[in-house]
Amino acid sequence: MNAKVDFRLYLITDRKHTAPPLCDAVRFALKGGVRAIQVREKDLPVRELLALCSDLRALTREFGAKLFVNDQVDVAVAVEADGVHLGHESMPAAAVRKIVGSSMMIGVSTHSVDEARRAEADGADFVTFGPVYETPSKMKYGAPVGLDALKEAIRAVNIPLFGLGGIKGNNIGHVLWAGARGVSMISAIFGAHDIEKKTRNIMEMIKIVDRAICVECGRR
Ligand code: TZP
Repeated sequence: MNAKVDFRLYLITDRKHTAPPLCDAVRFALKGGVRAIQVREKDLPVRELLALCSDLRALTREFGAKLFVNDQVDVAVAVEADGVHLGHESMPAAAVRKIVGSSMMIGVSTHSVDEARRAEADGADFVTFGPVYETPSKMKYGAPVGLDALKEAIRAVNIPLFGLGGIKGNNIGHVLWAGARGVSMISAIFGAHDIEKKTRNIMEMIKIVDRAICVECGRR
């Protein structure tokens, strides 16, 4: 087990999805208990991204939370992020590992069992997998892969896997019962009217599902 991946909820930013300014929205989520944030603001010019990540670095430190920067390894290094998160258009994880060494975590977005296996072989610390369910912007992320593919990917890799895409309160249980280390979300939290309350609610739900899984495993 990778001890560095000590979070269960991996919250991804999308400043176009939040009613309050992004830093305020992230503060609400941190207050609600999330302990890992990925900054995914792909269309921001690099200086603006650097400034945003630097603010979010200070904020996440205040709460003892981890910060990941999507794609931009240089920005991640510059703000002393805990990790970098790579997509299919990013540098491959093996190349990024040569830059960041073992000091930084590497997360990789995957959409198929083969991609998850490749990310692990390339030295990723964890993967996100999805979209598991329909997402609000299906055009951007592709068709849902479904729970069976999620289960297959979980069996195929030995690194933590986070279900992503269309995850909400009503399906967290299915994703965790399938064996995912945790869940990753954008809209369920950032689209909520009360971000802090929603985050607290989701964290509580993860605990409840964990307890149920524990009880069930004890019976077997
Ligand atoms: N990759 C696959 S689905 C997705 C990403 C970045 C977005 C998930 O967003 P939401 O709002 O949690 O469904």
